[in-house]
Amino acid sequence: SAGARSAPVAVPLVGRDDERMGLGVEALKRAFLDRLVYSQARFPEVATRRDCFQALALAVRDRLLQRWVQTARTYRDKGSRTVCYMSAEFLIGPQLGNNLINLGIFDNARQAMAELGLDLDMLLDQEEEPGLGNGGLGRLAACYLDSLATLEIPAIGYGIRYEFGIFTQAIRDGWQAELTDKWLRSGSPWLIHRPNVAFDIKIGGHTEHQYEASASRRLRVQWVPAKVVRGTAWDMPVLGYGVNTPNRLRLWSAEAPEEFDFAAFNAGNYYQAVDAEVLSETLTKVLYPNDEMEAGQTLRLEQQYFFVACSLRDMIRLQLQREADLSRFHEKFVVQLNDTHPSIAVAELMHLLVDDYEMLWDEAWSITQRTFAYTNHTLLPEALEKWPLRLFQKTLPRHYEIICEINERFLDEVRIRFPGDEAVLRRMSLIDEDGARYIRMAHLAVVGSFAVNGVAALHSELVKSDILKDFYELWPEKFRNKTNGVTPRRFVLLANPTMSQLIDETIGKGWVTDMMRLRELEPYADDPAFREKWRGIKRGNKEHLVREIKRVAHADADPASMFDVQVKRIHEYKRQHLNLLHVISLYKRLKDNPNLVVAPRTVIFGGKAAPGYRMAKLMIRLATAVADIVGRDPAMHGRLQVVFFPNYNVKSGQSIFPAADLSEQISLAGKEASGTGNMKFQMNGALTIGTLDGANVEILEQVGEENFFLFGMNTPEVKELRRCGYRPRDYYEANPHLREVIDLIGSGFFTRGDRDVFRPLVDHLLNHDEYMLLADFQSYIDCQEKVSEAYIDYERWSRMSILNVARSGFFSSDRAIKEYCTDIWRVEPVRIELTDLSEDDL
Ligand code: T68
Repeated sequence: SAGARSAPVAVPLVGRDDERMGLGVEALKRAFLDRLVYSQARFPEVATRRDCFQALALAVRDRLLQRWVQTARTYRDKGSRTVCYMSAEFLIGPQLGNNLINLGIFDNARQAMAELGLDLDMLLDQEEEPGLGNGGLGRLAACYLDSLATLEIPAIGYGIRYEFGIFTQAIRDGWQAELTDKWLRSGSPWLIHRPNVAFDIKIGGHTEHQYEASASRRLRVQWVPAKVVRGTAWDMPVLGYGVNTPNRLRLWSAEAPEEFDFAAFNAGNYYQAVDAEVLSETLTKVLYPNDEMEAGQTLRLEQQYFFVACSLRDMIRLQLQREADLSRFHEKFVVQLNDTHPSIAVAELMHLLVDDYEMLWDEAWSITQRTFAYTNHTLLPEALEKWPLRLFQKTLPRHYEIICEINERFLDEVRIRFPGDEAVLRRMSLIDEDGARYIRMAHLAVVGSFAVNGVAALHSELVKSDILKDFYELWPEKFRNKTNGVTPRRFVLLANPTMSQLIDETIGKGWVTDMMRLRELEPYADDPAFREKWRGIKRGNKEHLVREIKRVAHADADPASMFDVQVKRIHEYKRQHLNLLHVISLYKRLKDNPNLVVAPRTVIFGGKAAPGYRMAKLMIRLATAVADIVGRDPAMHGRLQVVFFPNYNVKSGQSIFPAADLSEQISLAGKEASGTGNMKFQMNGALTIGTLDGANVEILEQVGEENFFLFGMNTPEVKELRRCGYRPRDYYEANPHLREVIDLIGSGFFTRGDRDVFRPLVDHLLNHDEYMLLADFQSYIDCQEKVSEAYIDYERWSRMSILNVARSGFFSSDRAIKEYCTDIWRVEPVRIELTDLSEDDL
């Protein structure tokens, strides 16, 4: 079974002498025992599981650092052009298993631990996951770091070391409860503190303008801050697969600057001095748990500015080590802005170049515009960042002035291009002047960047035709598409070792860095013996998940049933409640007709709701209520079951994707920018039921219509229906079955007669239904019928499953990163040679 998570593919470092490189079984045992004694101060007999995890992690870290030092030296000596991936989130997941895979020593480590009487799976299970992100956007950044290192591209990830990551989700009485995520409680073995890499960052206050006394009479601007916060660097090595390149993930943490409140201290006000320290540290205390929704809070703006300011100072420091001035900054660095969260960097680089390094505006602007590129991740209007002008001005007075200057110069350009068009000026301005005034961060990002991209083909088209239409008309050459990808190292090799091994045996090794080679599996879809092995592997993975479900959800799932899975953040646009309408419909039909021939199903939900998002929390409540009623009905036994899997995160995803039969990708067309879970499911042999949204469009294109369950309206149909005036109640009245399903929710059937609980949800569907569930309902039900038929024909299903994997290569993050490298970043790989260390060195 997959429970014995053994034998991911070994990395063929040609002619490698494992023991001499410190990577053999004996070397690993020795390193582990050394770390247990010298770092954990334990002898084996009294070591806890946690001690053993730490010791193994540190032994592995030593092997990364050896390569890291070499890498840093090579980059410095060559002065390599470097990609800086700036992101407020890096959802990196547990590191130990992935590092063992990328070092090519997973099997050696398993054996070494076994020889010491320890189970590697148990040790891997000890690792606390750093939840430094919300969902797809943060996870994408992590996949891209893996591919950048694997492709040997000089790169730095810049982000924030949140003390509390995304909350831990518990289910209490069917409702979501949030528990704090103290992931640093016992320290992280992967983070290396660099207290000497530190910058003092100003916040608040005012500016003072003076003309210089010299002949040039240049205007000088002084920013007098209200407070100063010190940022220090924490580095995490990110090793590529089968190469010697660990890149750097550099996360900034806020502290009080040493000298800052000595005045208060000396005046005898010890508490005020300590207060400043406490206040400074709150800056990086907690990740905002809202995905796709802007909270508009000062602290969030401070977080964004803080990490961007530290990162740019760090880059400038590196550049001034190499060259005398900053005139070639943009040749040595390219900065990718992961959504608008770091887009204040555009104004900050101008501030640094003009105010601190006394560059003339035009030169500084030319460097800035050649440094940044911006990725957009959303079309939802409520997710587009805009800062109330007063709040912004209070927090960043100098940046406010700089943005006004950028805006004036930009609007002059617009006036020349669109003479006399006042409406276009109002639409494009960096400042929204309609009603309450706002700064539009997406506009700042576009104006300050040389490239702008969406994250799937459809999404990139909608960026051009809808949200950034005017900008596309002004600068068509800036706009690109970069369809997202996911790393097959974590999501196939590590998560699904049994399938990986079968693929190895079938087409040979090497596919994990050359995923288009999976096409070679296609002929085996017609081989009954291969299909049987394929089913056996899926069955093993399902049994593994069944044990997890028992452990965390206390439910018994049937591995013979179809695992129908929807895991992702809970959001109305993702339509988990449409999935529930189908579950209730199936329940009703099974009750009415016990002889109905359908595939037995286990419908699995997982995902977190933003703590302040009431409707999303109600959707979770509906899932748990339906799970409860269906679970207690003996007539459903072996036919239908619903599970809410609590605290879905990277780690549990690694158990869930390999066990899924059906992947639910059912957002309203035009709302999901790309999706990346859809790709992880496909790579693990699940079939997709989905709309023509985000990257689903491209998955369909790759696998072919006959291997994809398509339903629902497309984007033009959605637009047309909205234009004509969508009335959900018409669908309710015209479709008796839909009426039955909705009425059952409203009747209190799932809540012991309480009719109030789901009233807001039912009312919303009948009267607004912004995401058009009712319009897509029948098409979805009919499509699920086809899914059921296909599943019952298990030879056909296996064939489709194999073809889905065989055609998943395009969605490797390696493909995506190669496109970024040639089309946007213009960077080349730099090979790192590992000079052998003698055994004494380790
Ligand atoms: C996701 N966005 C998209 N945002 O929804 C998804 N937002 O379609 C896409 O595949 C993925 O990005 C990667 O491109 C997010 O995950 C957030 O998490 C977020 C966080 C803070 C503020 C706004």
